[in-house]
Amino acid sequence: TRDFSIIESTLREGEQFSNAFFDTETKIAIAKALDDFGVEYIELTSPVASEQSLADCKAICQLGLKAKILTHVRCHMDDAKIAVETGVDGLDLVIGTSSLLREFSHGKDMAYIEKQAVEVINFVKSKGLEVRFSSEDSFRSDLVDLLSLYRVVDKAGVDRVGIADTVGCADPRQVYDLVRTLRGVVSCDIECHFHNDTGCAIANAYAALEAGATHIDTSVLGIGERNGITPLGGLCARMYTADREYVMGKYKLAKLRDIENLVAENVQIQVPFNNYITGYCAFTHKAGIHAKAILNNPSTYEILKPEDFGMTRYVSIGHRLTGWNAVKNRMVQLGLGLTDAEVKQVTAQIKEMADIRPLNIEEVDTLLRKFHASAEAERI
Ligand code: HCA
Ligand code: CU
Repeated sequence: TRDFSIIESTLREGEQFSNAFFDTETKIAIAKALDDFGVEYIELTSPVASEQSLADCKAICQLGLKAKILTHVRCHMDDAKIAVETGVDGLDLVIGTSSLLREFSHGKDMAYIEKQAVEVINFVKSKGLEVRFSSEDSFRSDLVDLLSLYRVVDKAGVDRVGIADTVGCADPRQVYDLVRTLRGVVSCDIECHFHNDTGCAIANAYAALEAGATHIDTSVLGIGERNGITPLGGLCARMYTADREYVMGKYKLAKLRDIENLVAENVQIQVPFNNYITGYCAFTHKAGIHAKAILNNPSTYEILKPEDFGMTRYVSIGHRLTGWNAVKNRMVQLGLGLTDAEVKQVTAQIKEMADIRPLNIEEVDTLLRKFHASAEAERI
């Protein structure tokens, strides 16, 4: 796969999540954790949003992090003038280009948008900062309008153009087509931002990278407006599967769980049970056939190696789908010696009991110990 960079937007898009309220201390803790993880960019809420947002933006710029700090502002001189004085490394400019947003949000036509974009881009560049220009709601914007606008801003010297699926309507094929087309029109980098309303945010990010995009927006656990955007962990899982060495070389994957816990706690949510990598059952194997193969060679049923993410595998055996190989493995773990015939016998017992209700690990262990003791007794 190609190189890519992460623009981590927990402290911007993530602040738009319904439960989010980050005080200064929390923002700093999140920024430091993301920086340590290795994201290339951290995007912050517009300093124009509130007095505290401005102060926090300045405070984070003072931390001396390795990641570049960006702030996200409307493509407007009033906002840009404030943003360039905060100490950020760059500005992410955004303006709505779909007819819906032009009509019902800011009320400007395309010619006006172009002129304003070039003015703001020139201003930001004159301050020596990085600048990205993005069109909100790109997938419901007129393609011809969009491409001519991007061509203009590319000529004006923008570092990146951004595509945003603001409403989460795009599918991977549409994304591939649009990014591919755009790749032929601009020479600058291409950033993509995908909302997850229809569950395509990770697949869309991947399709964008395949088509030539260079930067992907994420947030921790995917938090953001409505049901959020491409999650950091899910993107890592996807990209690790495509190129393990590259992703492991860039990011400290074993830190994901702590970062997710930090954010989850602050916005008062649980990490979902089926979360990528860190969900509580992400490395649990259950069916007897799976368990046997996993114990012989984990890559039979695991595409992600749990140890690469600081996680551990769990083979569950207290249920009626269990098999004797998995039970034998547990006996070995407990240091209890039994013949295969005996293990098969105790497995039959587990299955019979678990037909009434599943057993937890303590119950299974007790059963195995009792069985072992009576088998020993019989031998004497
Ligand atoms: C929003 C803005 C944005 C911006 C994305 C970008 C979107 O609607 O809150 O800057 O590329 O989804 O369009 O998050
Ligand atoms: Cu968004």
